Amino acid sequence: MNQAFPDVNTFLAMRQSLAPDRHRPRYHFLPPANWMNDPNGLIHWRGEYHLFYQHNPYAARHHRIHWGHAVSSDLVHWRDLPIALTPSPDHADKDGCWSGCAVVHDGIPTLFYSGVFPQTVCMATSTDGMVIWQKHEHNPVISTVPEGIEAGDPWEFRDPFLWQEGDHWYLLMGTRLVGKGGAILLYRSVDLTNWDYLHPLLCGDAQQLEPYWTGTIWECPNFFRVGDRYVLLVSFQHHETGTLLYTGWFSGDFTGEQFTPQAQGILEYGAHFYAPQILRDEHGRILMWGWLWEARTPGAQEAAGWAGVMSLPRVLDVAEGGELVVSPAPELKSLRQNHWHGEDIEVGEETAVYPLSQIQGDSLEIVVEIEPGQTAVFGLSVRCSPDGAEATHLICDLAHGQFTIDRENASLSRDVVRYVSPAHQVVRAAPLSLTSQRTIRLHVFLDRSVIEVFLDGRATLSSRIYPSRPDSLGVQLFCRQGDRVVFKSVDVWQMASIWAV
Ligand code: DQQ
Repeated sequence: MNQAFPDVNTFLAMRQSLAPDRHRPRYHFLPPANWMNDPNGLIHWRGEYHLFYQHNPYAARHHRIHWGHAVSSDLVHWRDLPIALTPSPDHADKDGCWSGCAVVHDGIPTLFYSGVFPQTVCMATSTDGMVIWQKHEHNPVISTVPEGIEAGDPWEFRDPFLWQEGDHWYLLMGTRLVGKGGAILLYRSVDLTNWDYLHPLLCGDAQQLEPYWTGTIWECPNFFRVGDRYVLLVSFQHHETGTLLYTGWFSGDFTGEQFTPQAQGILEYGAHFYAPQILRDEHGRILMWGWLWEARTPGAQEAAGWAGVMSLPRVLDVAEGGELVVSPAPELKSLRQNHWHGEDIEVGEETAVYPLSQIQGDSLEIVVEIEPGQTAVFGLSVRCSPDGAEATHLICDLAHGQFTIDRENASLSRDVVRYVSPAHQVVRAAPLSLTSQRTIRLHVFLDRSVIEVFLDGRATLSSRIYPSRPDSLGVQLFCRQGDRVVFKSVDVWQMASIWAV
């Protein structure tokens, strides 16, 4: 079938035609149309943030993946650039240009990505300021798994991540060790084209369920230094079912090319966030984006004409004990409009539900500080319809020490996938015990079908909801068990759109 190749001149028209869709986010990045998954090639270069992404420009399903490309100077508003990588017939990437990263070597911007099939490492460079990319004439630069690594048949070997240290470049690959678990492999080079395999940086154990299961393939590694600690991010997949699980972090020491983790945890508890990638910006901050996948049937995604949203940019830091600290990028504050503030709102006893009647909206930022007292279950509901038929509840449950997003009644639509895999059930609830102080702080970003929650800076949860009713716009505070709870402060802003359509 001959299809017109999308170019920058058609991107605006594509965005315009999808803009009336009530589920389409307004201040999260997503492509002009069709499919997106992992963020790729994140880099801050010459004052601009470049965001590449796994993209099928022809349909809202994962197929023959290209690299889409957008650029931003303020981290908030994005401009579409031409598609950066397209699979080429007779090339190592003929079946798709899967995930990878961007670096600048001797002044030359260079993309590393996964050619499929078989899975290999390919390279592309740009000499025009990161718009047009030339594939390396000797692709693939790594054509097979290292000797002695049994990565399956066909092998699972993808998602190159690079960083520079002294005179050396290092490269990480995600893989699978048959019968053992996922693993991240470490390579070294001086020139980016000749790579020596060193050893596994870290291996998982698929038999081990504590503190959480790490699946049977490890994907999308990221490795970075904060102070004197190194942090590894890994996304875990269950190979046998193809289930994408969640992303874990490990922090510790990297000496003599050996990584020794000293702390570990789950990066995101929401069950809709995967394959994040980081960049270190020109101010020295570590910023991260992840892919927020859909929770609608494949048919509903294709009918909508778009699928996949990028998370908001998040700032990563490491606390004294080695734990990862995550917060929303402060630049997002520039989108705030129409502020509403309330304080010392008591909920409970006679009023178990307290509607914030002044507030209606599906594009909101909400910050609440709660003093729980003896109360066991309390929280915030968003996207509530006036008759209560639809609502999404953000629940703090002190008795169980958990925070969850309950989207059971978020939508009356049959197109919504409510099923959550058993593996996800385990991590869907963020531990409230992570918070040491008595006041609980929930920082919520609601953007139509997207919810992102930052819990006291220590845990994040993202979810997808698709309320069917146009009047599901209400916000309520609630207290379900115990006597009463005091919402010390409630701040709500309407959020502006980042698109000019
Ligand atoms: N998505 C990419 C792979 C990666 C996976 C393919 C993670 O490179 O391992 O689109 O979502």
